[in-house]
Amino acid sequence: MGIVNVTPDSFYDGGRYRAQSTAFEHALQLIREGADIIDIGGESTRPGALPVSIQEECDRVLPLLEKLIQETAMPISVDTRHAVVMQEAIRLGASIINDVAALTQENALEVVSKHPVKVCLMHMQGLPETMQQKPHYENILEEINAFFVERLQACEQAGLSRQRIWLDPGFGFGKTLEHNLMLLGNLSFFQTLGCPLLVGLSRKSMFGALLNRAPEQRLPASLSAALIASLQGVACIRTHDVAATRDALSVMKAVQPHCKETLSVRTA
Ligand code: 7PJ
Repeated sequence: MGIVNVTPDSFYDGGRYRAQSTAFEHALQLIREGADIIDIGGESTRPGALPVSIQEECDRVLPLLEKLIQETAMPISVDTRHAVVMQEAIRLGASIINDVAALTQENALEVVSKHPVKVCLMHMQGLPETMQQKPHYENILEEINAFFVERLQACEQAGLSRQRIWLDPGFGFGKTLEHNLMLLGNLSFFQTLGCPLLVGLSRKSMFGALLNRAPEQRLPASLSAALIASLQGVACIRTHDVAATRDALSVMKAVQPHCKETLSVRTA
């Protein structure tokens, strides 16, 4: 899943693809690099980011979405927490809603359940404004698992079947470095829920904290993490760097059939 942020303030590509034409060209580039899905975001959810108005978010996301639907055959995902944006995105042809708030915001569940789209439910502790102030868990794996179970129940009650749901533990969303490492090392823990897993690790600040590197220098770390996730059976990698991630995963996949044990995919 290739990321296209149409925001002035995302931590890595903020401002770069703000003009619609530049964002469109970038999406085409990611498609050429081998993306299976393009994920468009119009609201930065980086720690401390301030919310934008719904209108502003629509103005950023929808024209690009419309153009991509018209001119490519790529499945398009929209990264949003807001029901109005979801509704409009679905109307224009988005096939995936990627919600960092896991359909907890007003009307979000109702909108998504009514249409035959897929949805990614991500775990976040707190809200973007404050989530990195003091993340705390007694048992992070159990707590995130319980959150997934609760959200899956809410979805199923609203008529949104499990077959349409992907789950994401939400790296960096209300998590310390240690929490993120614990998650990365134990992703197969979440495989028992029967939904495909998606992870977003691309150039995240956990690698800054671990290696003291700026976002521009975090590609090798991100690729290592993508491989670690993939080896645990994660179905979808959300990334800024599609070509490099494809290469890394292709090496893994080429080796796997020849491999007696260490590189076999482990699921819980
Ligand atoms: C994620 C996301 C993630 C999902 C962002 C960033 C911050 N959606 N949207 N998972 N992160 N599903 O790209 O670093 O980890 S925005």
